[in-house]
Amino acid sequence: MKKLILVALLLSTISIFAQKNKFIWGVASASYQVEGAYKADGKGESNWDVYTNTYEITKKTFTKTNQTGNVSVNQYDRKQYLKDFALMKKLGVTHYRFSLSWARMLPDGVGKINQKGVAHYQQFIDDLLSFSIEPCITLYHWDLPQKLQVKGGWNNPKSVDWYVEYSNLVFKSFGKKVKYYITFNEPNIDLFLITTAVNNVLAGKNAFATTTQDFANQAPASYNLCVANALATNNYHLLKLGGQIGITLNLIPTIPKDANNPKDVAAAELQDGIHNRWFLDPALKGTFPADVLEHYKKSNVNIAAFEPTVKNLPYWKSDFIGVNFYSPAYVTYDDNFPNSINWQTNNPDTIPMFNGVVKPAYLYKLLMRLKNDYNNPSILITENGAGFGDRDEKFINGVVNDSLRTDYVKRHISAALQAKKDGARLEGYFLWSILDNFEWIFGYDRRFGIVYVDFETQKRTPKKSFYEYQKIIKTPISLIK
Ligand code: GCO
Repeated sequence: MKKLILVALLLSTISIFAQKNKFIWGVASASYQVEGAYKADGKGESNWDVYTNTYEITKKTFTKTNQTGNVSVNQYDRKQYLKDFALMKKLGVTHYRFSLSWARMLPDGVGKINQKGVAHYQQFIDDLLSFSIEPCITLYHWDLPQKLQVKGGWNNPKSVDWYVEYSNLVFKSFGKKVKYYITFNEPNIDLFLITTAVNNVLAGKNAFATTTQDFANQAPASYNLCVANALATNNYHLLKLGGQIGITLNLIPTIPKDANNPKDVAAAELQDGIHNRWFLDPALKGTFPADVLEHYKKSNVNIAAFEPTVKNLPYWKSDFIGVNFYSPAYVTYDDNFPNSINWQTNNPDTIPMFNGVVKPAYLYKLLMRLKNDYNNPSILITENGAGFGDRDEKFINGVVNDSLRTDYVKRHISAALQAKKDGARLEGYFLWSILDNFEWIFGYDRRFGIVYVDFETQKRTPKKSFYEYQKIIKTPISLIK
């Protein structure tokens, strides 16, 4: 009997990988963070080109030096990206998730098409496929054409039409060659954290001095983006290209720091609504969460337009939900923070990771929550990875022994596969990131790559985590208990 049970257990474990080549093993990146070539071949300016060059946001506030994505890790250059694809091949990944620069293809955001920009990505995709690596395209990873930014960006209700025009061009240009499309990357972080920080700097204020009102002012922008997501998703489905489309959210499970303090418990619940459910619910249920609507009403946001429209979008549903997971957050009630919620400065870890506490068990819980609360959607982990700063990035005898990142990756993949075994419909995992790159408001000071980049010479050196991930892709079963 014991033997039989053992055999059954082994078979069920093996069966989660049995459909050969079905599980996606990937790496992820984003255009502004890796491409460089910020003026090449007729590209228009993006908001990030302007933040980093004209307003010198990074120089003034966020980093020690004046850092931009003008060159970055040079992935626009064909000679360079072919070498990067060869590294990916060596790693053994089946998919590469990258984003498109909207301003390369539509320099003004709408209207005239820049054929050279479109041709670049067509070549890039063909080259990637020639390595037998499948593309997974993010349409929008935060770099908005500046011509649209000056018209109010996502706060302008016309942004819905702009995005629909752009997404139609993407579907028409890359169609069937690409099987996975992601409409938006992390709108929650983009709109509520980064944009408010940048607006503060432009207004001469401290970047992080965000108030509840600043925060609430972004709610209409997030509404526009939700509608744009629904329309693009529907348009893609109508084209019947045989692939899948979804949205990627940064999901941060919230933990009340003091579980016996009702104020912390309520703050954790509200933060879950504001950060997680505000985008999850529309994408998977077609409604905005009532508690957050109520909260915004109190913050004088005009939400009259929100609810009825959302309910009238029956074609809202994404084919999969993209999950970017780095960490959960300990939450405290604190009037000095927007929405009276402090979720960012409560990391008790003795070796702090850039993006929060290291708690792989919460990735497991999150995947099971999606299964149970959202009718078991198809899930792609579209980002997971870590940076711990200089201590983990040192060259010793020509090798970067990033043991903290290596350990992080191993434990998180193990937690994810456990959830898959327990019934979550997890279809793939993308590690962030293949290369060290431009980490937004932190510039090049924060490395996330499993390949070290010397930013002066563009030399690439795989780190210890690269070889660990390579091993996991070959024998993932070894990680399942
Ligand atoms: C994000 C983005 C990535 C980041 C990564 C590391 O989550 O902020 O999707 O662009 O670089 O998450 O912080």
